[in-house]
Amino acid sequence: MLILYGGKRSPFVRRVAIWMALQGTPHTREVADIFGADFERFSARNPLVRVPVVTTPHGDLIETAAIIDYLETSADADQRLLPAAGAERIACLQIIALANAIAEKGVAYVYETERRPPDLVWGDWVQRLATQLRQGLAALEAQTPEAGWFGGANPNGADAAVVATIDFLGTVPDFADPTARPHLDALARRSLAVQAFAASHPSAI
Ligand SMILES: N[C@@H](CCC(=O)N[C@@H](CS)C(=O)NCC(=O)O)C(=O)O
Repeated sequence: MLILYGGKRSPFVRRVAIWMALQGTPHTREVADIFGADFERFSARNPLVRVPVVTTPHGDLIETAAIIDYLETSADADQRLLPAAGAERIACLQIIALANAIAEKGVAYVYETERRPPDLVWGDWVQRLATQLRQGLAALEAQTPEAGWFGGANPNGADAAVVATIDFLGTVPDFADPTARPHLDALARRSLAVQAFAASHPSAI
């Protein structure tokens, strides 16, 4: 059985968790304290000491995109969450890319505002991150369906990536207010009715 390593707040770990659940891929979940006690031990799984890591029969896999590629290419065709080819695949991967880029900037914002000692915070950089986040969220909001899913009648990989990113930002006080992104907020709320999303919500595990 696959093992997914990573904590409940990470948008990258959550995307993998949602992906596995939507596909019906059996796995167990292990939390790793990569900022504390597990730092040295975890470097055997990922020399960069980052999550997610997924332990598979092919070894420990690192980096969300490579893990998702493994999940997609291991799954039966009817379990895959990415369109097979063409314009639909390009569009889906671009939504995932935008959601991923927002998640990266959101994580950087958290490191700057929550982990860095206050007297070492560089205000201009924090402002740059905030601007990038607002612009990225506005672009994603403009492409988000008012009803249903990015995947149409059923959620696909874009829904997994977007919901993971939006729910993560819900844990970041400066970006937790959903009123500026009504379609994204509605998508995230709709997702809670689906067990594959609800089971890994940051407040649920
Ligand atoms: N590009 C990586 C990013 C993973 C990442 O930044 N994970 C964070 C948790 S949200 C982490 O492990 N941070 C620890 C560190 O960077 O030292 C991926 O997509 O897997």
